[in-house]
Amino acid sequence: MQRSFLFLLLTTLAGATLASGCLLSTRSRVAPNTHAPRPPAVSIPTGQAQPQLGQGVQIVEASCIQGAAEVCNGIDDNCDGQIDEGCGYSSGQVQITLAWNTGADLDVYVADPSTTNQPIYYQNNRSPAGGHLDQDARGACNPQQPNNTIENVYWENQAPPGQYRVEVHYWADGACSANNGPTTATLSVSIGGRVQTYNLQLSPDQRLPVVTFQL
Ligand SMILES: [Ca+2]
Ligand SMILES: [Ca+2]
Ligand SMILES: [Ca+2]
Repeated sequence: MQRSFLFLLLTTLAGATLASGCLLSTRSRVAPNTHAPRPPAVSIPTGQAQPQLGQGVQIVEASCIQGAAEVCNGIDDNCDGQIDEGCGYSSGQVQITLAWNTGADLDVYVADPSTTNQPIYYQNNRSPAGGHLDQDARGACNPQQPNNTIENVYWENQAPPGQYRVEVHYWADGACSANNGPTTATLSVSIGGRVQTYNLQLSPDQRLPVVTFQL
């Protein structure tokens, strides 16, 4: 009797386990969760991709007036597609101009599709594709320089297609720059005569990705 009872008990437990296993197995084959978030619809741009802006970078709306006097300020004041023409640095098919409002020493860094190890910046002022930093500035570290708070990069000929990445660094290794505190700047980008200007703010030692765009 005891053996029969034990057999019956084991059989019952096995059945329960099997049943439980079946239930678990059934639960493991749950239907797809229809409430799970779906991946967003992908829109494929048909034209030029939208520029990607760095954190805190803002677009400046309506930064020019036709017929206005062109001032050396990093902005296309007169809407002719050239930034600061007549100021001693050059415009081109692509022009990128940085201007700031304190004695800090800001540095623009531009990677174009032809740059490999080094972007265009003050120690590497040309890219293989013809990008040229023709205005380097040091703020209060070089007060005698004309337009000492403006840096400019341009491509005289056809700029290559591909990705362009612009960053700005606040060099703060010397009191002449670092003592100027947080600094507001504008960065203007002219592509084929169409200009977009951005506002940004940097603290000493900060390096800020400003804008990435495609040609
Ligand atoms: Ca202009
Ligand atoms: Ca200007
Ligand atoms: Ca500089």
